[in-house]
Amino acid sequence: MAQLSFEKKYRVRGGTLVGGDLFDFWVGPFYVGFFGVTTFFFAALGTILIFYGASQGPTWDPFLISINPPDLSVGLGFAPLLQGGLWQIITICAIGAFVSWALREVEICRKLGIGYHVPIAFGFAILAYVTLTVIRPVLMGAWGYGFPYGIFSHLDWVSNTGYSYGNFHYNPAHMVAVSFFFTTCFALALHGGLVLSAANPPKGEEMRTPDYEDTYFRDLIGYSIGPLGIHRLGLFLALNAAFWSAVCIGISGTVWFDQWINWWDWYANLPWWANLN
Ligand code: 07D
Ligand code: 07D
Repeated sequence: MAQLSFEKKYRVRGGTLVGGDLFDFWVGPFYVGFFGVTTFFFAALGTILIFYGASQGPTWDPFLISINPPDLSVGLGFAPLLQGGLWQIITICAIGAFVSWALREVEICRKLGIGYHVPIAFGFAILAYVTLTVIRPVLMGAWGYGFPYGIFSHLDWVSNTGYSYGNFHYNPAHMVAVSFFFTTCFALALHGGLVLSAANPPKGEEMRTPDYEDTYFRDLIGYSIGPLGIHRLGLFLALNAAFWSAVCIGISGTVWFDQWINWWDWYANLPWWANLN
């Protein structure tokens, strides 16, 4: 069915979580819904506050603008607007916008009668963000452990936070997360390449079916995961990348306080090689 006639067929009322029929309409191609309104509200307020914060700061250079969290001495209290309060409100707006966006995705899934895979996947990104800005700062006792909202300043935060645990590469959950990110790229490159090789032939040649794709990998490595399986694998890899990222930073400063390399002492002390040198 062509996209336009399909849209006519499915653009019917129902499936909303909140608000009944009130916001159950489209603006151009965009579904609105209650959560479209809340996404817009939080995103607009957060953006305005970032601009306000920038106007009170020393620069309009987009790379250097930075809305910083409160000083560590504020602990988990409220800070004055220009000393971290803006960061606190912007964080609330960001979480409000991200969660609203996820729930708007859920409403669209319900309308279409499809699974909730996309909102669940986005939920993992939200988990990583909330770990950085809420869960870890709360566990460590100060909002000041959150990352600043600025293009360069958030890079400084990653570097400083990393080095405060020595070489962050020794964090075992960071290793798992990095490996999942790398594997996700590997899988997407193979999948994208394979589909294009079969489904996008030069002009005048016939497109090949998924059987060809399966056969390619059976010939190459003796096994094909199949057209559905590759998407299950892709989702599994990507969700794990985000999940282990949240874990790797969530445990730094909450359950592990030392240099990460020292975590490996248990391994170096295994009896079968501990006394060898
Ligand atoms: C391609 C989907 C589209 C999204 C894009 C991001 C904004 C921010 C803000 C003007 C893959 C849009 C950006 C709306 C504008 C202002 C004040 C997703 C795609 C294009 N980072 N990070 C970037 C965010 C964190 C890190 C770029 C956000 C953590 C490193 C962009 C968050 C840590 C590097 C950006 C966030 C961290 C970057 C490209 C939130 C660990 C880079 C992002 C909300 C996760 C790279 C100058 C991209 C860079 C980069 C945005 C969090 C590390 C500005 C919105 C604290 C090491 N980050 N980041 O393509 O070039 O994502 O930085 O959590 O090297 Mg970051
Ligand atoms: C948090 C983004 C959430 C985004 C949301 C949506 C908008 C709207 C609008 C486009 C999680 C935002 C949307 C704003 C946009 C429009 C229109 C994603 C988030 C909700 N590291 N490291 C990671 C690597 C080193 C350190 C993660 C590699 C050093 C610290 C990942 C290397 C040191 C932290 C990773 C490397 C160090 C991390 C990031 C290599 C520094 C974290 C991905 C090759 C000296 C962070 C949860 C991620 C983390 C993190 C990879 C090196 C420190 C696994 C490949 C050794 C402190 N690093 N790292 O989490 O786990 O995405 O965050 O050297 O905090 Mg690392």
